[in-house]
Amino acid sequence: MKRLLSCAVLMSAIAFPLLAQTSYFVSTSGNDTTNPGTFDFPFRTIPRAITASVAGDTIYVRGGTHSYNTTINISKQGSDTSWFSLLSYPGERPFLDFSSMPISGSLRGISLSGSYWRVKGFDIYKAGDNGMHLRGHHNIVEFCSFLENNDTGLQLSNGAADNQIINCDSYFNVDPGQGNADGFAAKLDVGTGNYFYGCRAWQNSDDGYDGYLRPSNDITTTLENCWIFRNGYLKSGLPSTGNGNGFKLGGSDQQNLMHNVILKNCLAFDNRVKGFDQNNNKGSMTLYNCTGYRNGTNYSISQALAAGKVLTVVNCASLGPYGSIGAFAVQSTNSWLSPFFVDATDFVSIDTMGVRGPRKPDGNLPDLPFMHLAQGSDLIDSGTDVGLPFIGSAPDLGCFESDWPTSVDDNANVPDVFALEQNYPNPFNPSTRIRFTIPVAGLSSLRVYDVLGREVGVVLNEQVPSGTHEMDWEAVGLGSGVYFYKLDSGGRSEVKKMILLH
Ligand SMILES: [Ca+2]
Ligand SMILES: [Ca+2]
Ligand SMILES: [Ca+2]
Ligand SMILES: [Ca+2]
Repeated sequence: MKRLLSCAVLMSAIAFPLLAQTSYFVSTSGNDTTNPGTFDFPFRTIPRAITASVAGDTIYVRGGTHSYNTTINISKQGSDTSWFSLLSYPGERPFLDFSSMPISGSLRGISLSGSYWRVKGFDIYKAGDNGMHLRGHHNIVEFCSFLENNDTGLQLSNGAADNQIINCDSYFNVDPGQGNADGFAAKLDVGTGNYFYGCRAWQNSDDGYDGYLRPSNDITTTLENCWIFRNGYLKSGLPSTGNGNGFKLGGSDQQNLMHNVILKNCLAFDNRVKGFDQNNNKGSMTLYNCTGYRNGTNYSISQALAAGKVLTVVNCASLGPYGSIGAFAVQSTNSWLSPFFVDATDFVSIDTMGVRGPRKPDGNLPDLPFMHLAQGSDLIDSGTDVGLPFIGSAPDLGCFESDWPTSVDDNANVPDVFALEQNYPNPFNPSTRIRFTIPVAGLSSLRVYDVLGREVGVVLNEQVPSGTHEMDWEAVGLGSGVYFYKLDSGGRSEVKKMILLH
């Protein structure tokens, strides 16, 4: 059964504003001099298309290997109501090959100093320094890979603020001295309000993620659903001479600088030295539902903070010794605290098979059994409600919430047709449609949250019959960016991500 619950909002979708102005196309068979940049007569290079574009335009880059020996500079400034888009052509994956660039600290692959750019769907390979250096604000970098660059894969610094890094991978990056190349970094003179979601970093010579500051101070960065592993090892598998930490939360030599960092549902494993590393950070650190496994040390956060700053560790899990967390920390329901007991039987699988594997077509991380809780684990439904979505009677411990049926909602005889589908269109502005299916009639809610977990909209909160339903929702008064919509019905819930793009 299907029904439209919200006809008035649907009407407004008909007046959907057509914001896209011009689309330009870039192809390895194009020509910058003689072609106008259309689909049939594309440009040859991305810089040529950037020169042609104005705010509101979209640049589509066709698949294949695009070779560059100089930096692609993106400096044009959009606005919240008029974005630039630099996108892979749908169904294709451009490979940006910078391998002919000399190794040099000034030779980045892409230098993004502009703002209100959405960059999606590129592989960025072997730049002379960072794969991408981001110093603008309010950009969205999505579904990109940064591999084998000669410094950090994606570095945010020089005041970069309010950027969203979504579903990106960064791996096999190594600098000549091996002590600088991280997977992702929001470091040095970075600005505040940057957000990472669904990112993976592995086998970078220094750290997976690095928040070391010099001279920025008292800024905030958020990481959610990120997997960071095997950093401190090279592509060959041999150990590097770099630091080899997973999440390096801050640090500033002797200068006591504060990097406030929020980690939600993050996973660190097999990093050579530390999984979650304070590195002398004096700022507030909040770790909700994180998991550490088989790092040199899983958690190492024990040094005193600056006055007024707080270390909060809740619903976190460790398989093996957890490491050290300062007595000053606010802790509750972590797996190393009473009454929990953790061993391999708490998990469906501790086999890392597939962790580097392909993402889903929409860029989300693959579904794997690795580090998911096994049915019957004492870590299920034993956590503290910290405002994150959960399934069952309470949050689980660790980074993956399980959906095993519990005694509370023993519905083993009910067909499993609980489903929340991807909204369409996505990205959207201002209206989008959300479809879901519930197996049992009951009070159901569909709510929208921003990246900080604040509720920003209620699409539905009422008795709903079983079956499939469609809802239209209009984002009123919200800025561009990533939002989450969460379905709750019959003791189950599911969350999906959507992007509002003005
Ligand atoms: Ca280092
Ligand atoms: Ca580092
Ligand atoms: Ca157990
Ligand atoms: Ca639960």
